[in-house]
Amino acid sequence: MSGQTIFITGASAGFGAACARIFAQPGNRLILTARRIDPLLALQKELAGTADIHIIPLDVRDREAVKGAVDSLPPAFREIDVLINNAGLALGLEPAHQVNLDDWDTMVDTNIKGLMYCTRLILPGMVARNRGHVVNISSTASSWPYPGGNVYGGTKAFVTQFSRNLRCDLLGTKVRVTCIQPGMAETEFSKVRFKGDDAKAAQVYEGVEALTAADIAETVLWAVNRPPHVNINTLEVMSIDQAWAPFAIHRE
Ligand code: NDP
Ligand code: 8X3
Repeated sequence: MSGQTIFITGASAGFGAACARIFAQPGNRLILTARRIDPLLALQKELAGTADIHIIPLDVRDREAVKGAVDSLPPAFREIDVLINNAGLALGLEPAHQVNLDDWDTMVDTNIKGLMYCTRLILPGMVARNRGHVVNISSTASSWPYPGGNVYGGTKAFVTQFSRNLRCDLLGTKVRVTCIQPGMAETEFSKVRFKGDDAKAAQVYEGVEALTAADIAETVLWAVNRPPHVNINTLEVMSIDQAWAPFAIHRE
């Protein structure tokens, strides 16, 4: 694929940065967004000469900032073909009755509301041009509960169902919607979840060949590269080292 304009949220690390690298092909135009500008600048430098790159420091929780970013895109970047709604995070792993309520707010504001803002503001152009693809990064946590997953899993269940509902609204257009549900992948995700505790984050991946960010970027690229009449609805992707567990039973 080339000649496409791709808008990526959360491009400063993990899946988003890997998507930037894999979509950085001659003729493509990449809009890379995240809160941290330094990693975006480094990525822009790394990818210079491969694709046209526009970076925007953006907090997806800020509705006006998302609107401003979309409204002020340079002319060459305005016709977005692919929106990769990737920005997101988990905070904490405490049980619901002990959790920090601010962490729940942050996850809802980022994973749900940020994704809503980007979608609502970018979708009208896609519908008007009758072409486009929204790729939403959900999680296995959207379908499979685990202790401490509480609101994080809830936000990802929103992403999965919102993706399906978008398909219903877009039926009759050529705009596609794909929901990717990755399992455990080694990125900055656990470092963020455990608030900078590197040792705790490393334990998550100990002795496991986890998914990599590149694995997920390849999956996104594959879904986007299907022929225009093929819509990949939902894809759940896990490491070979991950599977389900039996029901937990509490016994007296
Ligand atoms: P990383 O922590 O490596 O990357 C997360 C990205 O999201 C960063 O670029 C971060 O950028 C960005 N981000 C976070 N908050 C905001 C915000 N308010 N505004 C804009 N950007 C934001 O994690 P992953 O790459 O692993 O996570 C990417 C997505 O994949 C998330 O939605 C996550 O929930 C999901 N996921 C991750 C899995 C995993 O095991 N790693 C598995 C399943 C799903 P910055 O801090 O610069 O703003
Ligand atoms: C990230 C995967 O299992 O930590 O969405 O929720 S998990």
